Amino acid sequence: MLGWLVAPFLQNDIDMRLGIIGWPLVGKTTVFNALTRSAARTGFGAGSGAPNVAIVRVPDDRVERLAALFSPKKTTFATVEYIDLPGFERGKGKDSDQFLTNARKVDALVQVVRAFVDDNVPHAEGSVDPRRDGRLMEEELILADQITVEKRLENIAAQAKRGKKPESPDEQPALEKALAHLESVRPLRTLELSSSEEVALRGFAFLSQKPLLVVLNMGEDQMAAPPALASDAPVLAVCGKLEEELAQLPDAEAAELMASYGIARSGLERVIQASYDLLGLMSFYTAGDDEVKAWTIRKQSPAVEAARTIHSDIARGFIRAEVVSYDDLMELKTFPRAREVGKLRLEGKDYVVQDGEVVHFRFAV
Ligand SMILES: Nc1nc2c(ncn2[C@@H]2O[C@H](COP(=O)(O)OP(=O)(O)OP(=O)(O)O)[C@@H](O)[C@H]2O)c(=O)[nH]1
Ligand SMILES: [Mg+2]
Repeated sequence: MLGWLVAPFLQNDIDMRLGIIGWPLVGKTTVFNALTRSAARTGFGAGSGAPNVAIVRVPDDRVERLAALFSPKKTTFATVEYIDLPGFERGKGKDSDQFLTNARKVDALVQVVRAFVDDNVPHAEGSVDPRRDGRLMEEELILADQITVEKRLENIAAQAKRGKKPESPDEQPALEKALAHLESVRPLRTLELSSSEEVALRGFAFLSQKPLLVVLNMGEDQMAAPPALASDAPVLAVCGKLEEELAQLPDAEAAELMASYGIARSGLERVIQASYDLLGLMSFYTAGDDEVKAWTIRKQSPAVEAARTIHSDIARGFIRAEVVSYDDLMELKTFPRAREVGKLRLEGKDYVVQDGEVVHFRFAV
């Protein structure tokens, strides 16, 4: 896959890594193909090899319109990496195998849950039941984390016996708190942690702590009535097979076909948007004759943090941020005009950058 070749070089430019997980033959690769316009092999036996990886740009009207306004030499969209992990088998949570290693590396998990009914596609549990499947996966992730916690606690106890002082006094109590939560079969996502507990547990990259988005893979005939799931995670209903076909078509034809099925936006855009929301991310932009570029930051980030995503020097030598909203810039067309009418604001380090703002940083190093 192209993604494997590109990934090492783009490491720092990827804004978000999403791991696609789910039981065997639920349509993970079908959804992956739809999201990334790839043509990875689907169907029985296709999911046993290395994970499929692809990097896609985040569709963004604002980048396109800013580029039309500035005609820059270069236009850069935010990027997302999808990793289509092999089908998870029941009980794998007990082993720290390749699946878990890969799954721990991502920023968020996208669980594909099968809702489509098709007698030609076998089901691991013998019948289609989205609610059960969603819950079973949750339990599997919880179990995997529980094993990690127990192992580490045993380790700490053994070290204490040998008279070794703990490296961090926060770790053991944080692990015990996590264990109690996991033992009551609840994901770590839903456990409130103090900042010191959060730091103590961060390195474990717990699976049930990762933001989770559930993608219900629906049959074409089911779109009107998606089944309800029991998870606290947000759920998006997509028709994987249809979206996979759409992704292979030219945009105009895809739009026409989508309209005929009553689908407003493609699954790709909905999944990416939901993942951004889930991770608390947003975009701001830089725009000029050289480049129009979308940058991804956490919501509520101060201007100095936004500057740091561009370059640490800009954060270090931060003088001020010149900020204009996307709508004002589109209306007024240029930075000088925006300044003239008082729509270009001068903001300091602590200013909280808002979604869609176009920012120019003044700095000196
Ligand atoms: N009818 C129908 N078939 C689908 C749908 N989505 C996927 N399939 C079919 O289900 C089979 C499995 O799809 P894959 O995308 O390979 O599933 P997977 O989860 O990646 O499978 P593994 O990687 O082997 O675990 C393929 O034959 C798909 O064509 C759907 O929405 N409707
Ligand atoms: Mg697959």
